[in-house]
Amino acid sequence: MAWGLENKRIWVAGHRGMVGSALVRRLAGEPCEVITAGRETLDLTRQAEVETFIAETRPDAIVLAAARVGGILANDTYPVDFLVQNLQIETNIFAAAHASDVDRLLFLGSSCIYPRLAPQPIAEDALLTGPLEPTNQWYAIAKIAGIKLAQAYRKQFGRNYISAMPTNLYGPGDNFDLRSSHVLPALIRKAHEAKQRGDAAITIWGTGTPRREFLHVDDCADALVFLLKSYSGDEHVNVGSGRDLTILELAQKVCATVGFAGTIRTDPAKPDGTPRKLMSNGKLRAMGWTPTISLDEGIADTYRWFLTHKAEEPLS
Ligand code: GFB
Repeated sequence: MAWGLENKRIWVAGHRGMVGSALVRRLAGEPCEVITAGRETLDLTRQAEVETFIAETRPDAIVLAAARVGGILANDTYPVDFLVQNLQIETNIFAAAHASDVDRLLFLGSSCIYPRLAPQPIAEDALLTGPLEPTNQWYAIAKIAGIKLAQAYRKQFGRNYISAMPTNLYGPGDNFDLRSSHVLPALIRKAHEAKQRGDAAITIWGTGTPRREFLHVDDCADALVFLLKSYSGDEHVNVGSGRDLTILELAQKVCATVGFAGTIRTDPAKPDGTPRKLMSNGKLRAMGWTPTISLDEGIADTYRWFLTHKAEEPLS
């Protein structure tokens, strides 16, 4: 299927987030118009506001990159927020898109939709084959509901709605708050501040043994535009790098990039989460898309962004 972007108006919902802002950067190179709405003018958890916004702006397509997101501790601490806000955002946008006759929508999920102990690398058809990881089951259920919403609108109304499941993302625009961030930005901040203070060690959460896959957000945005242009199907599509490493190995890479030569300690009192979460990227590769940014390049790029934008913020 080819869905050209020429003269199309695309609403990027969540354009101030890390993924949304990468999408806006990527779409700037396409012959389309990008529509955005800030939080001060549009609250995505309010159904009436979303209905009015879509009815008035009438986009040709919506990329649903808006979500309440966070790292393992934030997910585990705020289950209601992660479940309710994400369900509200999704149901409001899907329903209003259909009501205003918007026929193209790309929904973004997450690799945590898969069972905690899914066979690795995790193929798309592993969805709903086993129990979820408890630390982020609330977010996972909301994201699974998003996949099902896209499928339901396809089935009942013939809508051209699709879903993509990105792996753990990182890059410019990431959240570096140590209480709510994902691991990669947290490690950059910890290593940077330890180096500045002259500390002998940094402490990482958990045992350091879980394995995670990482994808630079600019690669992710490129894959999403690729899917928007070329994919129509019931099944969601994994978006990953196809490689994983242990959290301890990741910490070593980050320390090397930052120039922190001290010790890396573990804190097994903090949760590890799922032991391994490597997705199969075979489906997307078979369609013709591959990532281009290596993890080493991506960490260096993200550290440069951190130094320019975040390094002067107070410690958290
Ligand atoms: O990135 P992260 O918070 O989320 O943690 P998940 C990944 C791993 O890094 C876990 C360890 O094993 C953490 O214990 N880790 C080590 C740290 N040090 C740190 C640290 O300083 N901060 C953080 N945050 N982690 C999330 C889900 O799972 O992945 C979300 O909770 C979403 O719902 C996201 O799916 C992509 O990979 O475990």
